[in-house]
Amino acid sequence: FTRGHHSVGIVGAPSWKGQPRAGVEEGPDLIRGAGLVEKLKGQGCTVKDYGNVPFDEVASDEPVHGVKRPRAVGRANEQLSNAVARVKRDGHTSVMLGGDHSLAIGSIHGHASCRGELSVVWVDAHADINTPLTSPTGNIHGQPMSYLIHELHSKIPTIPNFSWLTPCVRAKDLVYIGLRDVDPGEHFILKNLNIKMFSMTEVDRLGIAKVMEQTCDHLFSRGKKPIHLSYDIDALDPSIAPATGTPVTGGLTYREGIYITELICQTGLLSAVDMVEVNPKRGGSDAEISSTVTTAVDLLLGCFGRVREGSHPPDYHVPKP
Ligand code: Z70
Ligand code: MN
Ligand code: MN
Repeated sequence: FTRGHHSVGIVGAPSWKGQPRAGVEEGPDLIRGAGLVEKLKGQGCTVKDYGNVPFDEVASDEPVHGVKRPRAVGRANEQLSNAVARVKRDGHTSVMLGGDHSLAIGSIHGHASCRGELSVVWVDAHADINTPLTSPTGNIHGQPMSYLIHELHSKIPTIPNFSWLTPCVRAKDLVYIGLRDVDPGEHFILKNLNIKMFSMTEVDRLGIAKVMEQTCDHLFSRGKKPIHLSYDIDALDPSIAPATGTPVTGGLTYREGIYITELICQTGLLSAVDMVEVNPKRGGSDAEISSTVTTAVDLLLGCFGRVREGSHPPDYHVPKP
């Protein structure tokens, strides 16, 4: 009501193959099951649920250049790119529910294919910018940004089922928030390409309000582009979001996490969101799973106009006795 009307298109991406732990493919239905659609409608949004992308099976998928399950992940992201492009063509803000974070490849590519140059805000404990050749694990969820950045194109070897993909994000249009587990190759790339990052040290030093102010200053300094918010639930502290593949201690508080979404919403430029890495099989109890899923839903509500001060419809009046 108070923050204007949002038209939201939801795409489920139930795939785990960018990392080794089963369960993250249950994320989309779990987040829906926590009432995402109803709650978005309840705050005045129009919502269309496009369902889950029916990912193709890939028969044999041996590692290439150390990259694990490249054919399945490549094909899944091609399908997801097409699904997100359809949501954008239909005029909605896209919400991609993962699945693991390798799915940001298709989500961002599909978004860019319709809207052109984007700003990307990557909220994560990890930078996910290893190239296949710097990756210590071979897991593609630690690599998506390297495939998407123009400036890294010459460093990416040929990987099967990724030939459809062309880079679509400039290094200067990317901002990281929440980093606290960055590999050496990733740190070299971040420094070398002068990528804007607010690690947890900067969140501590500046506070989240200044971090968001400086994030907006950085992204808007060369004109306003549609924003793609890629939110890894492991950005939050494991005390609030424990049900995820690689929890890292010392993360964002619930309030810092929500504040990020409120500020991104206020820019009026939010055009697509990813909510990834919710894994119920990594929760130690029902309470841990539900805390993680509820937080994911609350972050998405913050993206679409929920404000903590409360709100009321424009025609509201106090009943007379
Ligand atoms: C490591 C890698 C990662 C999420 C782990 C970890 C990456 N940098 N991302 N969990 N969500 O494998 O490249
Ligand atoms: Mn991630
Ligand atoms: Mn992460």
